[in-house]
Amino acid sequence: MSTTTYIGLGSNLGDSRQLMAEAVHKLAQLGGVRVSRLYQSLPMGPQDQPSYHNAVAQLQTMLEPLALLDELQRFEQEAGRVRLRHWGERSLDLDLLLYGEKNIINERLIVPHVGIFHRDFVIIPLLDLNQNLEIKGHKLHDLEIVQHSTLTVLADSDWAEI
Ligand code: A4P
Ligand code: MG
Repeated sequence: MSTTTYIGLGSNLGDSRQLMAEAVHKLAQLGGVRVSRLYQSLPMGPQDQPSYHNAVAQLQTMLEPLALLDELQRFEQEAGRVRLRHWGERSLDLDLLLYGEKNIINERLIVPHVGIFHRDFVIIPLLDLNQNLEIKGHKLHDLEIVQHSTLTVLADSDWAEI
């Protein structure tokens, strides 16, 4: 049985759109994929870094959570990800936002991803994919952050050409 998962994509170094599209193509080898629109967002964390490209992919996969995380981290490495500073610039960040309805807490993985409710660059693209999505009993659509979003749409959901 496959599970519906959601993966956050972020980038603010290099050719962000290209790196994110490549990551979506790699995800498509792990199962069925749909993507949100592509957004530009102001940096959360250190302000002396470029603005981000953000999007979310919905992946239908048979992989177990840690096996999926292994794949995401491999894709980050392949995109030349170097760890510079906490919340700092990166060529590609892939976060496992949701794995079905599962709650996971172990040393490598916390799902739902920490901070999900406070990040418009995660909530808004999640809503592109599923208007009725609920996390821990909260309807994303009703969150205040949706009203106060400062995201800019860069491209419609055909940006990754899958
Ligand atoms: N880890 C635990 N849970 C998860 C999960 N659900 N998905 C562990 C992915 N990884 C998870 O992550 C550090 C460790 O978290 C991993 O080894 C994994 O085992 P990381 O991506 O290597 O480190 P990081 O990204 O520097 O830290 P952190 O706290 O994960 O940062 P975030 O939350 O990824 O935020 N501003 C805008 N506008 N847009 C962005 O996308 N992103 C960040 C990074 C900062 N500011 C941003 C954005
Ligand atoms: Mg991360």
